[in-house]
Parts: sequence; structure tokens; C-alpha cells
Amino acid sequence: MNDLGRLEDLPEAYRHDLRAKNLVPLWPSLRGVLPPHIPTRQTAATHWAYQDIKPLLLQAGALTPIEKAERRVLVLANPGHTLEKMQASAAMYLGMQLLLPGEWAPSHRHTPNAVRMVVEGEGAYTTVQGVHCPMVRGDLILTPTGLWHEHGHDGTEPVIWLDVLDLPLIYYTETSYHINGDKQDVSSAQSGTDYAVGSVVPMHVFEATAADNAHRDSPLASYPILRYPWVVARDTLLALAQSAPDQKVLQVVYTNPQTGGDAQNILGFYALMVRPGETAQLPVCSPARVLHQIEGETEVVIADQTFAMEAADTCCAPGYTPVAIRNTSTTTPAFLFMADEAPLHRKLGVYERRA
Ligand code: GTQ
Repeated sequence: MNDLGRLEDLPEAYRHDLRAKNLVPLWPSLRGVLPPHIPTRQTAATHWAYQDIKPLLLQAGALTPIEKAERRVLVLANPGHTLEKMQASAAMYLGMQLLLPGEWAPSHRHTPNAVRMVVEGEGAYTTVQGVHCPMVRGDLILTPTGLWHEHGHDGTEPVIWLDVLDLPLIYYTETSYHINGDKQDVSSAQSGTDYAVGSVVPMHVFEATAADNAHRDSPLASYPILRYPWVVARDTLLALAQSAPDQKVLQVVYTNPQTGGDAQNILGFYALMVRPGETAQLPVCSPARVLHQIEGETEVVIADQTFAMEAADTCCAPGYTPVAIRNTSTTTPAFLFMADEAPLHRKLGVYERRA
């Protein structure tokens, strides 16, 4: 690699003249913005232990009433991006949210896409564009861009879930905003069972009536599933483990059954199973990844770092980096939720698999 001229090589008077006209010489920074062969990644391999988060989140419950918070969330911030940026990776935001019995997080909608992975507690629900979505441990609930959503809690114990948003990307592109709304009426617009079997899905034959057109034009029409129950993903993984005994990486992808494509536009969502005592080596790909332990215990090796993952722990890996998941139990399967930036990279034309 040839050395390029440095900024200090230029006369101060010339640099001053450039600055005064809002001009910058490229060559001192060329290698910085176009590094050789592999991108510079600020995303650092980072582990957040649930046993660290939970007491601090419960403290937030005592310190800040929901009315003062709207969303009572501790953000899992990647120190590589600096904590103030509230980013897990370039495009992913992670937050652990607490809702106490009887509390209500009021309706709003915003441009970032969000999902929730339910971590602990029973009795909470999210209403998404009028669709009632009960929150059960391991369920994935979508709140896609522009759809109204609010959270309520009829149970007796605190409920905690993990939020995954594409907020850093949406904020970076200067397209991030929200609108507050009124409490939603719950409609029967979507049933949890219409799409329960992927091989046979509803075919919407619309009558040309105003009401049916309104449904077709509704934001819900693009998102036929808003709640992916954990038992469905788990059963599919167990069946896959039986039918593919030589396969080490047992993975399912959360899809939109109407398109067969990713469940959302920007981030990809998956569930993984690792058999007792086995190690799953994930392919080296361009997108950053987030792993969240749903059941069991693993060791996640990200390049030269190893994280002990207990149930409800979360970690983050930069892109272009080898990731291996070792199930430390010899008797129980390990199940993880994964989010990545693959749909975004594919749309941008920068998706790569290197090994
Ligand atoms: O629950 O709607 O973690 O709007 C960040 C922003 C959660 C939510 C977050 C949000 C929400």
C-alpha cells in the first residue's frame, strides 16, 4: 500500500483557505474511508449479562414512573460506538424494556422498525395497529415502520422484553420521528392462526367494496404475521435437528409468509438451536449480529473473545467476523434468537459471505 500525503504536509495557509470555503482534501483521509480489503468496524464484540441488567431495570421501575418515561428502557449500548450513540452496531439498537403490572406504555408510531423478543414475565401484551399480541417468553412481535403500537400489562409480575430497532440507521439517514396517538381499539383484523401453517396461506380475494379496499390499503396488509410464537420456532428447530442429523447450524428465519422474504425490511431475525455438546460455526458474513440466549447455556466465541451466555443474556458481534456458538451442556439443547443486518446489506448490494 503506497503512502498518501498527510494533512500536515500541506501549508497551514492553504489548509485555512480550504476550511474557509468548506473544502477538504481527500487524499489524507482516503485510506480511512476506503480501507484495504476489510471495513473499519466500530462495533465491538460486547456481552450484556441479564443478571446485571435486571436489577438495574427494576430500580428504574422504582425511580421513574411509566408516565415520566413512556418507554422504560435500558439501552444495550456498544462501547465501540460510544455509549451516547445508543447503538449495538451500525444499524441495530437494543433495549431491555420493563413494564410493571397495571402499567401502560401509550400508543405511538415511528419510522424505525422495531421487534420485541419477550424475556420474562406473563400477562403483558402489545397492541399493533389494533391487533392484540400476547407476550410470552421467546415470542417475536413485530412493530414495523409506521404501525401504531402500545404496551399493556394485566399480570402480577414485572414483564421484561428485548427491543431490537433499526433506529441507528433511520437516525443516520435523518428520517427518524414519532407521532403519539390515542389508545387503540382492538380489532379482529388479524388472527394468530391464519398463517400458522406456512404451506397453505390465506389468499385475499378482495371485493371492490370500500371496506375491503380499506383493509387492502391498511399497513397490516403488508405484515400478515405480527406475533411469531416461540413454540412454533422451537418445534421447527427440533424437527430440523431430527431430519438433518449431520447439520451443526440449525437455524430458522422469521419470514413474511406472503412474500417468503424477511419478516422486516432492514433487519433479519432468526432462531438457532445447538445440540447438547455441539458447536455451531456461523458463516463469516458482512452484517453485524446480535445473539440472545432463549434457553440453555452457551459459550459464544467472537474472533478472539469468549462470552459465557446464560439464559436471557445478549451479545453483539461485528460483521466480517467468525462467530461460534458452543453448547456447554451435554444434555440440554441451547436455543438462541439472532438479529442481523443482512436484509439491509442485500438491499445496498454490499452483502458478502467470506467463509
Ligand atoms: O416500545 O415503542 O426500546 O418506541 C425504543 C423506542 C422501545 C417502544 C424502544 C420505542 C420503543
